[in-house]
Amino acid sequence: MTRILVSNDDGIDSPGLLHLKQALDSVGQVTVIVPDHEWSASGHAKTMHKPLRISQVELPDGSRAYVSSGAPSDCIALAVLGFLPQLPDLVVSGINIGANVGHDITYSGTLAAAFEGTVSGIPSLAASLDTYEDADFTYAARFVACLAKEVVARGLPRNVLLNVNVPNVPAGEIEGVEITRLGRRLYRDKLVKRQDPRGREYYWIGGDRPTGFAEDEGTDIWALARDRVSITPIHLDMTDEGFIEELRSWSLGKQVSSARSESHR
Ligand SMILES: [Mn+2]
Repeated sequence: MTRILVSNDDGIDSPGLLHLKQALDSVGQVTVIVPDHEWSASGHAKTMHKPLRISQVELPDGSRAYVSSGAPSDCIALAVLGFLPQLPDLVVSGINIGANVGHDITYSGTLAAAFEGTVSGIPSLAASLDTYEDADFTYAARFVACLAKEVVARGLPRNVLLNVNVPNVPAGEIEGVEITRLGRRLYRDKLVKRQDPRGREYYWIGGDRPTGFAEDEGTDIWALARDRVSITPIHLDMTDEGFIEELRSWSLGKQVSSARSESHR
């Protein structure tokens, strides 16, 4: 029996969680461990300075789930480090409300849960729906379940996870599936400065939702703009190979040794 661990960053009450769990029931034995509240844009966290609590709850369909006080990545770590009697064969995170494309992947708690699975050597998927309103998870859940089956059968390369983004349109209007690279996000954050009731200033990062360069062919943003499912393979090794030689030419070692000889003078 395939063991599937499901988490998310939208928390236990997210409708995307229930849709995903129910679709994955046809693929294997699903265990749900999710944060007790929303952790969107929390990145890849590791809670080390306070205790983590886990409690058992019921999903709206009556099935058992666990909520933890930790981040999405903590949920996976808890499971892998021994909360579960056996390691999962697959980690699936989502289905997030809102796309995770381009630079979003470093902010995303949805991705962080999948990263944590990958770091632990378990094939992992992150799944997101490209909308913040009128979310219809029907097709997305079905698609992710099919992809999960493929991943269980074929495996993934070490240190690689799949980032899946699904357009929020009915199944009949999906224009295909693209294997993509990360696109470029355009963030429209604005710093809002206000005063609290005691007269002290505080800041709030606000602004409009990000957009992206939809004309960059072959990217995740390009695919979603054409109502196509986007699957991007993500490697944990973020080294920029192309810059290594240039950086070596800075001869930073020489500068360190001259600074050292000066301090010995
Ligand atoms: Mn989220």
